[in-house]
Amino acid sequence: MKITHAEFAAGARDSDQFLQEPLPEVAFAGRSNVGKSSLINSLLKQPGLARTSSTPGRTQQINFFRINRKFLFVDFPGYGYARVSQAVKSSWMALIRSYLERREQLVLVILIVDSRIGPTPLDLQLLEWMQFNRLPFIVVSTKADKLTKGELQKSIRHTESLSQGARVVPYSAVNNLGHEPLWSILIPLLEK
Ligand SMILES: Nc1nc2c(ncn2[C@@H]2O[C@H](COP(=O)(O)OP(=O)(O)OP(=O)(O)O)[C@@H](O)[C@H]2O)c(=O)[nH]1
Ligand SMILES: [Mg+2]
Repeated sequence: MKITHAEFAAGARDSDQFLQEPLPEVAFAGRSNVGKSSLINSLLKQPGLARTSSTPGRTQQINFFRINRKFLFVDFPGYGYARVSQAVKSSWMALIRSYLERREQLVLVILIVDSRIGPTPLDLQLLEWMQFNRLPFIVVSTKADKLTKGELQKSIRHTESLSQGARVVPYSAVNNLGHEPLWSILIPLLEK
């Protein structure tokens, strides 16, 4: 897809700050530091759009990005970061859940896992919860550039076996592996 326009549209720390625009949305969820914001930038080829960091806990609110004035990418704060207080952790989870529970314009949740690790217990909880609530989701296994071909194949099979039947797409924001396959999943959903 040709990206002609990409902009930060809103940040929400509370559900009443969620953007209210009748555009289809794709949400990016996953563990802290797994590469959610990097995946957004890589898909859009806009390196500085979503802020990224080598220290976990960079994204601390739900950020909405408006693309081509036609759809939105939604960047979640990461979960599972040990050095965030329990109170903050549960407020982020509550925020994410309140978004996922009633978001009619949501066309897909992309759950991002680290190919070197695979789904963690918190990822599995979210996967099960999404399956139970019949949300549309896929898994992106990122940082694939850190593995050999053989290791990556093994890791994808492992992730598939744990992903509630969801499609698993290997990805790297460093060498753009997975860019085309992922867009070919997104385009029909966004152009509906
Ligand atoms: N090698 C490699 N590094 C990556 C890749 N994607 C992200 N990273 C690195 O992983 C770190 C975290 O990336 P972010 O995109 O900030 O991660 P995040 O999931 O948005 O993190 P939070 O907002 O803190 O939850 C950064 O140092 C990125 O450069 C990838 O595909 N390959
Ligand atoms: Mg982030």
